[in-house]
Amino acid sequence: MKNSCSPIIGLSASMLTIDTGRLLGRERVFVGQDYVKAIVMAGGVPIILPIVESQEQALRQLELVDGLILSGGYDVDPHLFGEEPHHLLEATYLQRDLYEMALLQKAYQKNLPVLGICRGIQLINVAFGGSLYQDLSDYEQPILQHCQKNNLHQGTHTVEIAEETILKRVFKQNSIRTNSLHHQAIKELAKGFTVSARSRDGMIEAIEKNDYSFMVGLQWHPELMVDTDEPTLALFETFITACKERKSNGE
Ligand SMILES: [Mn+2]
Repeated sequence: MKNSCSPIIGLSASMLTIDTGRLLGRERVFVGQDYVKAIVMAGGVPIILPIVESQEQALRQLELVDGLILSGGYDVDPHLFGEEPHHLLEATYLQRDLYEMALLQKAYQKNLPVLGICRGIQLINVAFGGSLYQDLSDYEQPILQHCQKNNLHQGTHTVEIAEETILKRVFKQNSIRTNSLHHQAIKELAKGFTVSARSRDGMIEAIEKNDYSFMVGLQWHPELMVDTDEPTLALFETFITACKERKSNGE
């Protein structure tokens, strides 16, 4: 494959404020290197998209890419789904929420493939009108361990995969073991989406947009498993293939 054919994948960045030492208080554009590595391994070319305030600039950024990954990070601002902050809500960053919502809305209009990871699945759900458990302690039944203590490159809890979904086509199994590092999850699912995986306590762990090329949200962190788990690499490859197809269709 020629490099010029490789799709460009925009990776939404977070903001990191240095909390110690000489650079105390400095803000840094930040994204985990594992996302970069996963895109490269799957045949894409990653570029990092820093948070910008102007919606117009966000849309210009999006014109450069063939696909979008919404990465992990801060809790989503609960006001965006009509709730006051729960006492166990962690740090939020409204500017990032609004920025990513602008990116997502434009990506949707352009039929761009989108992969939302951890916070990314939550952002997609809220952007399309769904809501979140601000903390899993609000879940109606006893829950499994979703903030695993093990090394994050290792799967811990099981997720059951639904039939006739992208996940099922990629993993070809009824269940897989995933890592888990979240204290929030989807409560009300946004309209127009299908749940494609749940953990055994019933928590929504993956969603897909109906009637769309590729919009998948995952509550786990596949970018941390891509090295050791072939089907996880295949998932990234499926995303990259969708980006390539859209590009070659000249949409
Ligand atoms: Mn989980």
